[in-house]
Amino acid sequence: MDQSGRYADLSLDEDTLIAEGKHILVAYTMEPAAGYGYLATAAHFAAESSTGTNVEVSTTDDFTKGVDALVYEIDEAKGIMKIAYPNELFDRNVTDGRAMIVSFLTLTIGNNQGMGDVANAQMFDFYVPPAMLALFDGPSKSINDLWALLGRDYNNGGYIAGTIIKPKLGLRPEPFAEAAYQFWLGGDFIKNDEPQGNQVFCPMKKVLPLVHDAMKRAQDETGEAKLFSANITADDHYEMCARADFVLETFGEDAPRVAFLVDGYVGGPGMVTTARRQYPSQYLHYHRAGHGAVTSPSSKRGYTAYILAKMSRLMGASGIHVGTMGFGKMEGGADDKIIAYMIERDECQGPVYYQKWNGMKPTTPIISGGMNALRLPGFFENLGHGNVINTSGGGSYGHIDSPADGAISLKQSYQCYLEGADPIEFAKDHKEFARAFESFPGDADQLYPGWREKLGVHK
Ligand code: CAP
Ligand code: MG
Repeated sequence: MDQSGRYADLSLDEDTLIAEGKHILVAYTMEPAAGYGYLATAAHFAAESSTGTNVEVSTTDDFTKGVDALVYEIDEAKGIMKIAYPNELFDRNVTDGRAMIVSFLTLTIGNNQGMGDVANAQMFDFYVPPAMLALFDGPSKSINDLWALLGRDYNNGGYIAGTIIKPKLGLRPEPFAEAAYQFWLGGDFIKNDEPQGNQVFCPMKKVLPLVHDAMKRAQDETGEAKLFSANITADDHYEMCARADFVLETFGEDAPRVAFLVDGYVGGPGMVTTARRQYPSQYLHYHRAGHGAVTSPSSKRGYTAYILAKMSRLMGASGIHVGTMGFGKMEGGADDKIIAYMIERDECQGPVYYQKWNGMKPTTPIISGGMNALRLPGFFENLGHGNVINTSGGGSYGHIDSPADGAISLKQSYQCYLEGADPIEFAKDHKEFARAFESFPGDADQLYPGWREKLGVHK
């Protein structure tokens, strides 16, 4: 049944829709299944994403039609459609009348992901009007708060050198805490790896007191504040809160320097919002493990990594992993920097829409995945700044001298970028950075050909 007569209005003007502010606008790539027309499929997509189904129903009245989602633009040659969703469609909390991402997803990436007439569809941009933007929580803490905790300039505190306790799993409490101490002797920030929680061989209630002790000793030894991102991910709301409460109680006077890590993709908006609303004093660290199932460049369904990051800012993530933009081990390319710009700036041009955030706190780009001191200078150059949290697991614990030297090499890579220095020349005066070449010779060969001769390394 062709529903384009009701669920499409190609006369609608995007600039007018934005000026009126009564719709969330969404851009999708979409390919109809064989034998289906583009506009008819797009209209059915809009119907199933708002007030309709695959047939007319007798219960529809005029008010219903007034909140139809409407296809307002299609480009069949490019396989792109744009849909305007009336603000009224989106669910509001009974507790405080605010909006929720789970409703945004249920409508815009819900049943429409499995319809027989749609071969595939993927959201690649969306626009939130001011009236809806004001209804999302947004972040309560930001990188500015971390810079303050580290004793740096509140507005421009620079690169935060971090790591992930490696191996990913398998350490018992004592070696876990020792690994943390060794990194903190040189670095700023340590996170649990995404699956680390309350394993039977490393119970939270045994390991976290030891980690706190390591933090205190490292702070005393270095005279510097240290940060920890503790994983509180769980299926159950009360389990998550029990973990969070234990972390805060354990770290005591150092609790302000503990972020809460949430595996936000696998856990979903409910889990992220639990952490955001129950613990607004803590920096909320969104790890996106699993997101590749829908955001991989090979995917034609769901939504892109850019969308995930933009949604995370609305949910209230203080920081989210945004990939390594082609410089690390995960999928992605240099143009992914738009993901960082969209979540860190107060206004930004996305792939389709120009989004103003109207003062909503920024979400920190967190850079992780195969990174080390050799890969970072190129990364900073591409992004254009280093106001990020970087967590280099292998890049720290794989440094041939020590985790602390690994951490120092990361900081030196940022200094090398700030000075606009040639990394090889810079290495001649910075031992830990120079030893990163010998720690990661494959990367060195690829990134800095001839490094051995230039640095006098002969083995
Ligand atoms: C990195 C990492 C990160 C992923 C996250 C890992 O470790 O801890 O979780 O890279 O990817 O488990 O692989 P390494 P993303 O530093 O040792 O690679 O940031 O793209 O979500
Ligand atoms: Mg990890």
